[in-house]
Amino acid sequence: MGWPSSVFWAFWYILPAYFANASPVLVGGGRPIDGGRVWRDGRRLLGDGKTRRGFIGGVLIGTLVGVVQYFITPGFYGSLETAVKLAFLLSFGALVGDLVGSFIKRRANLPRGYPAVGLDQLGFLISALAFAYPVKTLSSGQIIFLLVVSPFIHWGANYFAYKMGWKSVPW
Ligand code: CTP
Ligand code: MG
Ligand code: K
Repeated sequence: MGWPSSVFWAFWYILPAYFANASPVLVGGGRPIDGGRVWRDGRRLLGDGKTRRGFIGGVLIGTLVGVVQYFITPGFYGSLETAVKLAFLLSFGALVGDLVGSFIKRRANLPRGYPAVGLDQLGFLISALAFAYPVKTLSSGQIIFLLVVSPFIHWGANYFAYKMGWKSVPW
């Protein structure tokens, strides 16, 4: 595989995780997952930024992206079942990683929405890759490539969402 093709398939592979991570900004809201509960340090378990609607909506949208991807490049997945499994695990993994990130931020006494460089941009990605690993993997070069470029895509997407008025801070 030449590098342009490796880069393309790396993005194509991870696309459900990107969608799952980004969509809660639009579809989230309502009751927080932690139900307002606090940890033993007296601070919120996860915070108001992690809602059930955002989590479930993100998993559904990310999985749906995988279905569309299957019909565009069926050969990459082999079967619709593989594509759906992969997209579900990437999306679920991304959103679990996002929750773990918020749990860590709250323990570090960072308020909801406060930026945590590294954790905010890579936590969801590493978790998505780990969850999807049993179904389909990338080469180590492709994984390193995603780890390097994803923070920039994350910042770009958040800045766009801020400019669109979808979120109150540009990170
Ligand atoms: N969101 C949601 N449910 C989720 C994840 C995100 O409803 N499971 C929505 C919330 O409105 C959140 C926004 O998407 O404010 C942006 O997500 P994120 O940046 O991950 O949350 P933060 O508000 O920054 O909270 P935290 O500090 O806990 O990361
Ligand atoms: Mg944030
Ligand atoms: K986050």
